[in-house]
Amino acid sequence: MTGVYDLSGKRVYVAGHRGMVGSALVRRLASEACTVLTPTRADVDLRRQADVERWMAAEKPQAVFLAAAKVGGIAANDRYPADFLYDNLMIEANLIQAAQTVGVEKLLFLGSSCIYPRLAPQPLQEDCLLTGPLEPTNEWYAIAKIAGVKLCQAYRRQHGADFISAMPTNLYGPGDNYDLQGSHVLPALLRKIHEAKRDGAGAVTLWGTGTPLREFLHVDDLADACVFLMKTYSSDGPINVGSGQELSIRALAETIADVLAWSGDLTFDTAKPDGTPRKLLDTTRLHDLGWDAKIGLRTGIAEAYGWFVENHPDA
Ligand code: GFB
Repeated sequence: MTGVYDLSGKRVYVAGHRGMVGSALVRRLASEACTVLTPTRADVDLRRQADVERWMAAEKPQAVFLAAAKVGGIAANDRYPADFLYDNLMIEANLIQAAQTVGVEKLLFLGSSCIYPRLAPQPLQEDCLLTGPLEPTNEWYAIAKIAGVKLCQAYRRQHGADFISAMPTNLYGPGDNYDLQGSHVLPALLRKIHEAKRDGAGAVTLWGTGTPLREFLHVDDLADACVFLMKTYSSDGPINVGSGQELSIRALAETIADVLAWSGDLTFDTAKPDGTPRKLLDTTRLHDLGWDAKIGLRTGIAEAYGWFVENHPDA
């Protein structure tokens, strides 16, 4: 089922506006005729129910993009399972309940492609949710995100709330985390190859075997898809947001090396985990609604690199 939701004149809350996804949403919403609400953590700590209830009752947003989350790469997921589970559960539960209470007209919850079973058939269709065991390196995060999807479905069913969920594939772009212990692979490799070039190093070490396959989507494409879905999608099931740009981790490193004009060797630390072997989203549903990604991987990498250099003068 689809409907049309008009953002014009609406008070639109972007939860998580300082993160990579939230800041892309704020950039994208600048071209909509709406008022964007972006409270800071000092105004409202999303992990605290009383804070969220108070702020939502006072500000009464009409639409909410729920992009606030504790996120990180494979090592951060492994190191902070309690934070990934607790913070994300609290943020989702507090915001979704408060949104229903204050009469939010539409809410879009952002999940993750890691909610799908580790060995589900590829490309991953929305219907494979909860059909098999999760990838152990990120099951804490995945369980929290599955709970968010289920909250949206439950509030639709019980309260008739127009709450929807979008499942993005691996994201990158301006505002990404470049801390090598906590980051995802694309910013990590940008940084490592940048530093190797700067230092004249002949080799860069990747984690794992380099064989896992990943799909990458530029965060500005994601933000555009989210605004599109907010306007046009109104259904119970989650909807995938991907680019179809899939490659191995080794091929990703080679592409980044090429974009940065660095020609050293790649070595592999196989004591580090590979994570899930493949994670490609089936985006037929979104495509059939009329949306496709626009930013090519090489263009996106070059743009992300420009942001990194500008914002990390130390590197
Ligand atoms: O992006 P990433 O950290 O997370 O790692 P996931 C993807 C792949 O890149 C893994 C390899 O096979 C890593 O071993 N890799 C190689 C590296 N070198 C590096 C490096 O220097 N840093 C990092 N980080 N990886 C995440 C989940 O899974 O995907 C999250 O943990 C979330 O919960 C996110 O779902 C989208 O793609 O494996």
